[in-house]
Amino acid sequence: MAEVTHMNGLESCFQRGNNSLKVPMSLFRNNCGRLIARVKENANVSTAGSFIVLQGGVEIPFNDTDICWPFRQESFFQWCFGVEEPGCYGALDLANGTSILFVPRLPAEYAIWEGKLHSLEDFRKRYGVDETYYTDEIAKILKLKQATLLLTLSGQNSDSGLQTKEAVFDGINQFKVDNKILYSEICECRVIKSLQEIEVLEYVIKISSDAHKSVMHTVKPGVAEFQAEAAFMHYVYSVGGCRHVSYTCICGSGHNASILHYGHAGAPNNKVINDGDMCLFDMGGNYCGYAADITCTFPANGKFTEDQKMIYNAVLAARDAVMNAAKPNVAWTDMHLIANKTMLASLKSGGLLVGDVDEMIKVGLNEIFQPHGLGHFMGLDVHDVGGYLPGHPERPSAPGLRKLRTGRILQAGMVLTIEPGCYFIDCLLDAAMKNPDQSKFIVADELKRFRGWGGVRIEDDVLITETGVKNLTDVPRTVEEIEKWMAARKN
Ligand SMILES: [Mn+2]
Repeated sequence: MAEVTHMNGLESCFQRGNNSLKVPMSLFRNNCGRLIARVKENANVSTAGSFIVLQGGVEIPFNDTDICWPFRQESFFQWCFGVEEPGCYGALDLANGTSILFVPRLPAEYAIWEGKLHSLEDFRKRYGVDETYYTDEIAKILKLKQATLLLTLSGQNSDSGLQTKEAVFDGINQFKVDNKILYSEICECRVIKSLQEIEVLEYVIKISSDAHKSVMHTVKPGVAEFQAEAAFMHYVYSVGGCRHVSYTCICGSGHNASILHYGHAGAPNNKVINDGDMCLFDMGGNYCGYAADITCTFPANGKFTEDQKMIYNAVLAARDAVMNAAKPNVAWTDMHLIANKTMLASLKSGGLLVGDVDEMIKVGLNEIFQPHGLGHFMGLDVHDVGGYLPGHPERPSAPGLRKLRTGRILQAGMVLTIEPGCYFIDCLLDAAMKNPDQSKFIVADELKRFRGWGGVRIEDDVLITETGVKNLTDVPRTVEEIEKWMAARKN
């Protein structure tokens, strides 16, 4: 459907190479349309003279140098405008839906270092907006349009605790500004994905799935974890056009698989993978801003031991239970508990635990083995916004549930991860063994064998449909599928 207009080498859709997905700019226009309709419906403001004003991301210098961090657009701005450049602003006229993009007025020298200066008309065509001006004209243009009320974005991200950067520009004090209305309305819009957004998510999740499968074929004992990271990043970029990954790659092997966010600067995927290790690889590409977030866990040598099979199948059973139960009007908190109960029951069958599973949950044993939530919203941000908005369930306080990034009731059009896990984390196990309420459920002699063993996470990206769940992830998942895929390695 995407009509591609070439304007001085600029296109009206986002694409990388000839084989990656074309993302038409109408995706962003439609997002703006949804936002305007929602604000008009819910906010008690006169539409005449009211404008939504967003500030795009800015370039961040690397310390005191003249090098910048690789630029990634701010997500709310990306959602509305799909603009690749830093330093822009955007405005939406509530009265008539007009979209206005403000771009920086660049010095002539830009042409020497960064290339041809594009005209306002180039930008207008490229991003499919109605009007374009320079950022030093924002106040003037809004005055000409008789703007009286500006709705700006101010809110706290429920995952990071950080604040959005509210739009400011020279002359903003000439207008009445409301920063209360917009945040929850735009977050709510981002929670429900449009068909066009789903198409992009399907694409980036498919490329990331293929990249995981490719990585599984490069791994064997003797390969370093960072080589798996490198193989993934190469695949998603060279095949899929994903310049960025959505978060730092987590490539834990052996004991490192129990470190939930392994791969950070202090533990940079630098261990050599050993025979007998399980690999837990959590990686996702990013395309046109949209994220994937997939975890595959598999034995480095391609063949599960009995212990590896037992733990893996406990997590897989939890994942399958959620896949079968998740659908509209179901509470995400209930899905978390289904996953925990299924996994604890499997560990009990495997001889690691004894006693009643409901009693184990009451004393918080679920959080010992899975100290994170079942999953989270996904979209432009890997932990997408909207988890805890006014009018929806607040963060629960019970063990396990309190880790959830959302407690919401599921609705069609949501995209979430389903990522149950089972880990052997020394500090948590030490605490549990000292707590008689918890230790009575643990078979200490059996547990010893799993100290330092690592962990398993199985993470799929799913769309909630009218009737259930559509799994957008496509990787080997059962023990048999994984062993078969690993056996097809060429090396
Ligand atoms: Mn995740």
